[in-house]
Amino acid sequence: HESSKRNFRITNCFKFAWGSATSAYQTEGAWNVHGKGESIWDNYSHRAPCWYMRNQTGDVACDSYHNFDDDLAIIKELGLTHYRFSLSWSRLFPDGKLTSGPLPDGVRYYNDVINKLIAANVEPMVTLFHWDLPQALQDEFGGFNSSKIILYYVDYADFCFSTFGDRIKYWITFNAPYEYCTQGHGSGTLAPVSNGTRVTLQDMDSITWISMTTHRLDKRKDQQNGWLVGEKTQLEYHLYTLFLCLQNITCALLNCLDLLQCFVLNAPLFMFIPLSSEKKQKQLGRDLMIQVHVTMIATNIYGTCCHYSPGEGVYYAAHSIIKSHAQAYHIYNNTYRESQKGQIGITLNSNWADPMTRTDLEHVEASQRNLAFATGWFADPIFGTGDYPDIMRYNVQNISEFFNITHDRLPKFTEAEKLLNKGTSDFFGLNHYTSHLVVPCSYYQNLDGPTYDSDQVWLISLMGISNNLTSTWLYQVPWGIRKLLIWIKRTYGDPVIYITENGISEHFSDGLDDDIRVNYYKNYINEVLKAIKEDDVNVKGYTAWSLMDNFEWAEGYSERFGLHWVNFTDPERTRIPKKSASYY
Ligand code: PNW
Repeated sequence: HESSKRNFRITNCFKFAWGSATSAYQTEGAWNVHGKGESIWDNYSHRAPCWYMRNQTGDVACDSYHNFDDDLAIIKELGLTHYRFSLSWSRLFPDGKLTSGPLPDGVRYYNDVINKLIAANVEPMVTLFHWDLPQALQDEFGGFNSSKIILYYVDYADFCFSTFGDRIKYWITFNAPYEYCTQGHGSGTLAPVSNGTRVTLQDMDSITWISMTTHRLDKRKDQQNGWLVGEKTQLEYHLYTLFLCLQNITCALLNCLDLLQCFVLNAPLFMFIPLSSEKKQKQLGRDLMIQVHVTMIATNIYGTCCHYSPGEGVYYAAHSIIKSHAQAYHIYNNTYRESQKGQIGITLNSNWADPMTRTDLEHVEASQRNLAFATGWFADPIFGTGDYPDIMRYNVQNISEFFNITHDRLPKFTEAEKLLNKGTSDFFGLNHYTSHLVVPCSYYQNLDGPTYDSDQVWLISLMGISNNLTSTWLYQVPWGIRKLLIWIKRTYGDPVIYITENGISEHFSDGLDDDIRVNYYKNYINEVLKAIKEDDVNVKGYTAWSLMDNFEWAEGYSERFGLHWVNFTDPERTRIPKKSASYY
């Protein structure tokens, strides 16, 4: 036994992929150089820059477009075997269509990146779509809202296979479509939602307020947003304004079921109490957490967003993504695989979900619904039956009936399409960050119409080790990754798994002693090791998010996920290793 364990270690430590990841919009900068077209993120950040704290955009970001050699240096220094990055579609085709390109400088840039990685003995893992859709395709027909996108995506993918594929062994068609659909086409915390909305800084201030967790208010006093705390009257005023507007909140909170229910029924009231009185805050306990989908409130208040369609748009976008993925897979499979000998797959973001109460069957079912809606939504069509999970069909149908909606909000695949979907991924790319507890809750009955969240008839609650300095949604639950890996193995027939993202942020940190991150990696990677050794899960690689601090979407530069610290006020964007870099 001992010797087989040793053999296991010896053979696997050489084969295992140790990587790190970034994405184009978050790192490249050079948003408009050499003919690059506008992406939905360029558009979104320019149109409503106040969306982000302190007017931040990804215009320059880490400036990797001009500094890839610096990236390469830290990649080598880490000793990575794999590097995951994404291609910017509008850097190759400014308006997303083949007729607008390819832009020679875009092709040159990515050739340069790929060739330098290979020369350094680092395997490139290339994501075709990491959320930065060419704006022109959004404007013309609503991007992934429309099935017209499939044709253009497939053309783009085909071009990438034929141009770069001779050197690429790992293709990822889409990154985390769950986030793209639920936030970009649903809650509105990511592009492209809120097209047409212009939110003023003052509006955003009040919205930022409400996203603070109760105990974070104190912590932030000393930080850059000193104004956030202290001015209590202003806080109450803002809360009162929101109090009148809050209707459709989706929220996550609490370790206390009664309060949870109370929140659902009386959301504004409940928000108001703990946030407005420090004394009451303490009474309710310091673990009390409130997290609101900030932009959802914004869209409710300002309501001018033309793509805001939480109970439908999310499903349509997902449908186009799955079909685009499947077609790109078949093109690779039929035309390129034999000569290029690469693999192609998809990356899904998945949180682990446990029932709030293990002995309560309804809680158990709610947690299973959560896994089905979040992960099964994409994984069942691609790794399972070829179709959406039954429970999604059932719930969406039932709740549609409740609202007298007669059309299919969750689109249907034809039998032929199911066959085309099925088995279209050589590996399961997994982004995983956190886990949560789930309770059943039918709050859709209080809404004006169905939403993706209320369709699930559950609410989530945060759990695990939280830290005031990390992203509000990111709780450290190391054992969650092991449970999730086992669940994927059992549910989808033991696929090869690459963990394509895992990591943790720090708020406003300029520290290099990132012990939080060192601990996170240590604990999570150990759980992955247990999944491999004890549970025989077929994990072939691990990719840390992220190589360096970068533009964290709606959070701008306020949340840093990097193994390397980047100085965003320095024109050189110098990268400095944190403690976690040497640990990793
Ligand atoms: C991923 N969640 O998004 C993305 O792929 C990255 O681009 C991003 O920088 C990174 O994770 C960190 O946020 C996620 O709420 C966004 O569970 C939200 C969640 C997970 C992943």
